[in-house]
Amino acid sequence: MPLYLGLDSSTQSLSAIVLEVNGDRRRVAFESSIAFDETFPQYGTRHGVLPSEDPTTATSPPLLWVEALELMMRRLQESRLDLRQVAAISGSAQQHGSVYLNDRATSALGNFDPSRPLAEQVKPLLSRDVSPIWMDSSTSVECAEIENAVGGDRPLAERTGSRAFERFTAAQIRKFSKREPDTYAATDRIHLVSSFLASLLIGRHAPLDPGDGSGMNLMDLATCQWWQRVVDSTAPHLAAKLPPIARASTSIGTLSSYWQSRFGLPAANVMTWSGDNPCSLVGVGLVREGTLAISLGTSDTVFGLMREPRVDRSGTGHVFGAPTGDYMGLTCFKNGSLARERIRDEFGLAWPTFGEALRRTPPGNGGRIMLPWFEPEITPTVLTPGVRRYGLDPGDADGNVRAVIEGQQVAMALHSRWMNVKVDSIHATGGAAANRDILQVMADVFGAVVYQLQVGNSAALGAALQAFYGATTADGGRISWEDAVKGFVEPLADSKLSPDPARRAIYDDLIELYAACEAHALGKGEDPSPRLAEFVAAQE
Ligand code: XUL
Repeated sequence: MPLYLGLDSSTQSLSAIVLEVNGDRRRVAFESSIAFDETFPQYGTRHGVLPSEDPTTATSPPLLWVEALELMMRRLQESRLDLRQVAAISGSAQQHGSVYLNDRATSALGNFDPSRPLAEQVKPLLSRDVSPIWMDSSTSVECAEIENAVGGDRPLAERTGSRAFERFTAAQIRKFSKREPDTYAATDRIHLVSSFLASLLIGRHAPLDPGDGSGMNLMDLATCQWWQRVVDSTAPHLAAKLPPIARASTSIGTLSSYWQSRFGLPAANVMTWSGDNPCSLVGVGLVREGTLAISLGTSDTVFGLMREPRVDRSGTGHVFGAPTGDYMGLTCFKNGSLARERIRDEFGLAWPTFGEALRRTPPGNGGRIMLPWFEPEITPTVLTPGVRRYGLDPGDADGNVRAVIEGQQVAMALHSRWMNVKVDSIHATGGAAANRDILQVMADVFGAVVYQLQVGNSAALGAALQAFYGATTADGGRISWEDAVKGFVEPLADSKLSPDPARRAIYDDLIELYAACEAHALGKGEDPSPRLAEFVAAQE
């Protein structure tokens, strides 16, 4: 029976999912995950990121991703799967991160020696030994320069789907070209993490897809091609260094001889890779408009499918390409799982006791509010980290537990309003979506029914589904996306969490109060103390 492999190279780990599909008989045949810090301590990463003095700088070693890819193929080889049945492979990767290769890469990619580990063969092909990743927020100057060059934030957003964002690849490339002009000049090709790993699989430079391309501030959303004006304004000779863009879920080559000889894999079709959020969109079954998904991972993201691109006029969110050929709206929060873990660890809790604290505290938290900006935040833009508390004692364990969860959920509701989606139901994914206490807060804050999904890793699943869809449609075969995802993305039957109307009413008020606290913390609004007192009085 044909097998479809989906890989997901995220910030902290590499995961793989293999789907077995035979008509309506569908099952997950293999799942595995490799945590970067624990498995490869020699790279010195923490949560997949290299230590840095400057909280706005975030880089990772690309060779770590290469080693993980190789180890995952080894695990597949050692599994009981009949690898000859692998029909197609696709992948997902953290978005925005970039990998810089020199001019030796073009000929070397297809000629790796199968008797030697891959990372040592990729090392001499890197023109830069680190990759700036999505957690970086050090490029405000470059963002302003790029926006100025194209007539402002609005034209940039209308054309590329987003105003300039610090972590987006254009600003990162510009900073690198200014700071290290010689190394930049010695860079022949700049890949996203997704197209870099895909290149290693097919043995030549891989194109990237519109879903990941739209996270660069360089792609014209309407044509899915590079927007020449912004490319030329970003860095010298950049056009020649960018890979081409290919349609999502289409074949970009076959697995190179390196993988065939070293791991006994077949010459399987490799489909375009994409970013983790576009992959998650199909991995949670959002192939139609009307439902939202929330991913509680290293980053927390809120996203939904859009038939037409509706750009966010407030400048908070993004429009990306979707694997279905449609679009997706997305708002990203950097203080996701790491913020939850900070509070858990600060008070010596484990997840069960964290959940108990959440259950002991009332919705609205008696007006104890936290803006959970442990790290510089993406939404809203906060470059100087620092948790802001209103009516909340930093030593109050229960209060801080509820405040971090409510703060995150309320911020997501507030900053996804621009998508203008009437949310009836939410598909929850990511590690923290296993925690039903957190999901109940989500249901109450959004006033929507929340479902958990069968497969926890929606990005890897989405990649595997793209492999399946791509392989099925490759030679003119027909399958709708609804049929492609069937059997893998249905919510768990007994996972439904419904909102409680009384709690919902409290959160309606809390969202407005939180917005006032946020404006105050950003120096854009009055002291919210009187409103806070009113809110507390109303709860009593
Ligand atoms: C999305 C974003 C993050 C990363 C995490 O814009 O920056 O969700 O994709 O992997």
